[in-house]
Amino acid sequence: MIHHLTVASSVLASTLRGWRGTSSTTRKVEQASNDLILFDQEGCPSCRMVREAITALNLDVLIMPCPTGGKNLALMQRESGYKTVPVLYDAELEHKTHSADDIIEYLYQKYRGESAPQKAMPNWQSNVLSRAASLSRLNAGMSVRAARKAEKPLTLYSFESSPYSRPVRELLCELELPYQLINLGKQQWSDMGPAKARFTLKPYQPIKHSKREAFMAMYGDVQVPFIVDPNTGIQMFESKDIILYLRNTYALDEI
Ligand SMILES: N[C@@H](CCC(=O)N[C@@H](CS)C(=O)NCC(=O)O)C(=O)O
Repeated sequence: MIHHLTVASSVLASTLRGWRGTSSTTRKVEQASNDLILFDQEGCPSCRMVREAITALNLDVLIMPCPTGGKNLALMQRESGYKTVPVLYDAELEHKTHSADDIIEYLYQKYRGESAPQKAMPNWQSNVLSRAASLSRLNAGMSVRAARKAEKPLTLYSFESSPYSRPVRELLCELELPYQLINLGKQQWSDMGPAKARFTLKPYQPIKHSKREAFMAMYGDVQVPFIVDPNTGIQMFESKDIILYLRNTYALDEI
């Protein structure tokens, strides 16, 4: 029951954002592996707009969660000189960028060779609606919780607007667990809808040579969230199970 309410409020959050962060480009993206590190807070309105652009551009990033009161935020502030998230570090070019506007423009210039479209750029309306989206989730994914450290980053397959993936990302942020975020945004009509009830009658086939196709070849279907934890060897579908797993494995404030 509680999980249903969580997902319902996550649907509301995505609706307030007009379902931005659902589709990924089908254009070929040349991305060096492990080039992008995003210092991020899941519930932060500006970070959300950066993650929406990351889904649209079909990029993957290492997320360094920076919840308020946590060690990562203090480290980021010390190392970068910036006080607030989002901060993007491009390890390939050893370049750091701060603030949603500059990061989004940087990503479009680097991976598209063009300026970011107006609709991807923050403005007062998108700031208000992104703030409302955070409120609809009662500001989850903003404050640190006591947690065990993970030796290696986890991997999460997701896309920004996915109502089932958001609560997982919020928990990863609160527990300050770094993770490689692999975006599996929608690229065609038959990607739409939940995995078990797609908007197509034909057998599901992802776009050829896409990350979705690679995922399907490995795991038999495409459904997010999907988590891989190299620290324990688990691989898991189902948001409810993933949340339970993360709490049991890493949270120190669970009864
Ligand atoms: N019961 C699953 C539902 C997951 C689900 O349906 N996720 C959607 C995205 S929110 C999905 O994977 N849709 C199919 C797709 O994107 O190809 C859970 O709680 O994790």
